[in-house]
Amino acid sequence: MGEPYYVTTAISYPNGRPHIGHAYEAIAADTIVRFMRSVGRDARLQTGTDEHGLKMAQKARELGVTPQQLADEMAQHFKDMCAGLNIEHDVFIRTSEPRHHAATRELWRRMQASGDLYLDRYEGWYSVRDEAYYDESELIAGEGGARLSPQGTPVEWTVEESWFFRLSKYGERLLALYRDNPDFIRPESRRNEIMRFVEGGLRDLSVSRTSFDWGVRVPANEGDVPAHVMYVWVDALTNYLTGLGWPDETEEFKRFWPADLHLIGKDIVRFHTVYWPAFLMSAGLPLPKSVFGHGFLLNRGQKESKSLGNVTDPLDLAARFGVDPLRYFLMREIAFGQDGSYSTEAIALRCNAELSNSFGNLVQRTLSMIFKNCGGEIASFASTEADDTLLALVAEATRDELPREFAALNFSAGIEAWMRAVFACNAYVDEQAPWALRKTDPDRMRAVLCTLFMAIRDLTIAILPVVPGTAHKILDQLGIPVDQRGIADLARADWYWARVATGERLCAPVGAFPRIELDLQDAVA
Ligand code: ME8
Repeated sequence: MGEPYYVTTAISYPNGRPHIGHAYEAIAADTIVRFMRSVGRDARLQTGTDEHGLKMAQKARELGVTPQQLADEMAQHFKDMCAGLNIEHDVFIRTSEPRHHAATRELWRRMQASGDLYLDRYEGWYSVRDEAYYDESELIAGEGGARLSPQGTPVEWTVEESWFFRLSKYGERLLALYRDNPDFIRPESRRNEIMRFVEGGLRDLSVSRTSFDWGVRVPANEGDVPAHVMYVWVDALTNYLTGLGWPDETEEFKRFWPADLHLIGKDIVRFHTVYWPAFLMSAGLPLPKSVFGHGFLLNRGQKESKSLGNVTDPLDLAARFGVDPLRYFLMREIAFGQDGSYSTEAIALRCNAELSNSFGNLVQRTLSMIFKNCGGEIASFASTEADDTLLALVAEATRDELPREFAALNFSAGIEAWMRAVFACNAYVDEQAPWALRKTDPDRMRAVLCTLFMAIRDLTIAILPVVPGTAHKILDQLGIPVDQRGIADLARADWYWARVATGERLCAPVGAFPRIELDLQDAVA
């Protein structure tokens, strides 16, 4: 078994259906985990829903259902989204599960045992939409002088008896963590933001509420009346441990903790890089290795919102364009870490140019020539010399550049390197004109097709983490065994000889990436 690699997404608030931001994060995480498996790592992906807190309680009240009913209904939509987008997660965690309550209470007990929790009174600003406390100095002015959080959400003045966590105690240790591990917070812009925030001095954090009860109950101590429920972020962050079976010393926990990567959006970096490591330090647990705050996705440059009526269901997009084209577009178009915009035209343009016209076409014309001109028999390649120059170029892109960029989470740069190799292969086809060689020099034709066959196999395996469904279909057509479809397998030649030995023939190829046609409806969508 390869070296372990544990990646998590944020767990989503199921107070509504999943939106494109949720889909983007899940797709990026799935691409990472499939890539890691492809290079031989024992990779594990966890996602789920964050079901407690005031936001959920208020939404349920508004709809006249219980928070649990709301969570049950919406969590299913998140699971359906994952299935529909071909997300290969190992665990889907729901924070209302009893095992999660137990784990969170254990974390609490450990923080209490460290002397980091005390009772006091909270007076300050709270944003229900962000489920976050803000200092007066962080607020911004909205319309009519209304106070807003830095995210632009409404805040309310809150006065409550509350448990506090001694966050102020951890400032120096956190700064040392950031300094000693430059990759702990990525991208760099987020790291700078957080360092400035911590350098400004940390105040103790209110970590319980008494005004509602939809949450994990604080372990009861004598004299604790009324009962407190934990601040939703204490419980939410603990999900990363619960999914490994913690607090039991399970095999999963021993193998996969600390996490290699918490993949989250830029708005929740503070919770993951300040609060979470401080809670873990307090509880005496190892810290995650890195946190990456990706950018926000905009619909034609605008934030999606119900009031603008531009909310898109990611599954509708997948149905319209295909799951793999949607995944490809999101990973290719936007430099990971930055905000990005999408539109039907942009998706069609990108996917038609790169997936249909370049890669799909390369696969289609090569396989049809093998089918028509060689009777589909790849055994006939066995005696011919391949063209090393083109194969070296493809190898460089697929075994070196793309893996290096993906490992650094630079998906678009990795795909760009891959695309250059696809272009080179298409130029090679045009230059060699294998269709014309059929009569003049059949041996040369076979050598050219053999070269292209190998190049396509390498290109398909390299891009598999991004477009897994289609890549597997192409590899089926090439006859590459399922257990040899990783980037780590690219240097192996047994696939080829196994294929030759069976004497099987390739069937007539089926187009991999059909062109996307836009209609009038799309232009106004
Ligand atoms: O924040 N583009 O849940 P959430 C890209 N429950 N990403 C986006 C986005 C957009 N337009 N909008 C949201 C929460 N996201 C908490 C997390 S983790 C212990 C608890 C991202 O449903 C967002 O940044 O509001 C977050 O990473 C994820 O979607 C879930 O957001």
